Amino acid sequence: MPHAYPTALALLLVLATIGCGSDPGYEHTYTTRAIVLSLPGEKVTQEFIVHHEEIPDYVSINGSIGMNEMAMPIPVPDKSLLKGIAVGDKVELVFGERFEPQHKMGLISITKLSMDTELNLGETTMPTTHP
Ligand SMILES: [Cu+2]
Repeated sequence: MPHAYPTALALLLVLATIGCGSDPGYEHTYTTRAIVLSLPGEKVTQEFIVHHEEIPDYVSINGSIGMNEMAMPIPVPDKSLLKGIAVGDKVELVFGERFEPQHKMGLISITKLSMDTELNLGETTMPTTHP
């Protein structure tokens, strides 16, 4: 089998690519507008917290539809997504979620909105620490 080694190597590369692929297999993706309440910690916490608007098309694990406006942590798989984003910024963001084989949620993209954008965040008025 003179070609066994290159074949095995190619297979390994394919497996590595699948294993480390950036596609987390989200079942659902949602777009919402929000204000940024906190950014990921330097070391441990790989998530940030936003106060997002109502998400009418949200599907929960038990099948109920809709999510109220709320403050919610969203895991950040790649912190470079948050480059240029500060606490107090108004943003439009896309996050994904899946429930099988295990629960996973994560930020997919985020863009800054103009600071005079009116967000529907209910009664809660979050202090803006934006400089
Ligand atoms: Cu939420």
